[in-house]
Amino acid sequence: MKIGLVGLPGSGKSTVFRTLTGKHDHLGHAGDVAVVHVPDPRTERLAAIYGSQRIVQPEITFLDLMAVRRGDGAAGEALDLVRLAGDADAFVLVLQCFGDLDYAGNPLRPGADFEAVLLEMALTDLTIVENRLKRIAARGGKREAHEHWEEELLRRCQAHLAAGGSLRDLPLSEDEAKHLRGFSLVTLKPWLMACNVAEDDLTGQRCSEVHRLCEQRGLPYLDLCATLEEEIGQLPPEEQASFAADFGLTEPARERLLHLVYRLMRLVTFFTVNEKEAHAWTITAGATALAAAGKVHSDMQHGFIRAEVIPFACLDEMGSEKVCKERGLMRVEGRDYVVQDGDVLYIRFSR
Ligand SMILES: Nc1nc2c(ncn2[C@@H]2O[C@H](COP(=O)(O)OP(=O)(O)OP(=O)(O)O)[C@@H](O)[C@H]2O)c(=O)[nH]1
Ligand SMILES: [Mg+2]
Repeated sequence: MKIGLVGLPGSGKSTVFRTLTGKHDHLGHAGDVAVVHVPDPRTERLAAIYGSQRIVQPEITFLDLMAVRRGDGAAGEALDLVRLAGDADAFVLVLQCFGDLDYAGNPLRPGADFEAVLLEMALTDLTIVENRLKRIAARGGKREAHEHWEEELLRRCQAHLAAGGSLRDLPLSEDEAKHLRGFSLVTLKPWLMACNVAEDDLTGQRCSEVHRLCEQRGLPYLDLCATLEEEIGQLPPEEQASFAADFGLTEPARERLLHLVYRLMRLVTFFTVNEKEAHAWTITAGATALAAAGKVHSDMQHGFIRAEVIPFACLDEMGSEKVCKERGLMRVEGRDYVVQDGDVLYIRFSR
């Protein structure tokens, strides 16, 4: 699971990155990467049941990305973003909601900034879609049937993006969604809005307009004060909770943010386990058994036959795979099965 942090210049991306990753010496260079482990107690329980020698906890890779600028147009910078973050699974959009002035020295207007960044993202995708349309058009009469199908699909995307929409909101068939995923379109991926609020406005009164816009667009959001959270993260662990409580914060920033990332981005953890290794993996909700297989190994995806599934809760209760099988708690599922949080998967595949 790879999550990119984007936002306007100076919105606090690098500060959020440091909070999430605990890399307090991080200066914030575009494209910086850090892997964060999010221990899941279920992995240890599975290792105990199967006698696994090794435990691999879920990982999230965070990318501190470059800034997107307002109104730079679709061509240059935003496409660099796609090059940098093309393989990101999801994005956190950091929005400056602290201070009086924005990066360019203008009065701060978080609502307008929010719209500007979303428009910039839509324009980025529009460029990708239009480049592809040009390539298809260049084939003229030599076009094949699937290219007509693709052209029709891309035209629909083009109209939607040109109106400032996100492809996430465009109704798509499964085949269409699958085809579009090959293009690394940023508005097709899940987004989380992080309103970076001031120390004296932790509940984000000053960015209520952004909250409203997020609700309108169906985007999940959270308020955080990046500098304060970073400060808390640098305290000795035993002091963090009481310091945070003084500000009415119940959970350390890193955990709070990670929990929200999981919940709001609808991340799902599944497991693979044998005597060698108990391994937790993270995917986005709705991912199929075939996609899950691809996370584990591309061979498993290419040669996929079926998935044998036991929910974690069953293994936990029965204490062994054998008993689960005897009681009929193991299911056999095909490639289109939607993986559920806590599924323990055994992928059968041919080489
Ligand atoms: N008051 C206040 N200042 C903040 C907050 N978050 C970040 N800042 C300040 O804003 C400035 C920019 O923060 P960065 O984290 O470097 O922002 P960035 O988005 O990485 O900036 P670029 O990479 O230059 O685009 C720094 O001086 C931070 O200390 C916040 O929550 N409150
Ligand atoms: Mg930075």
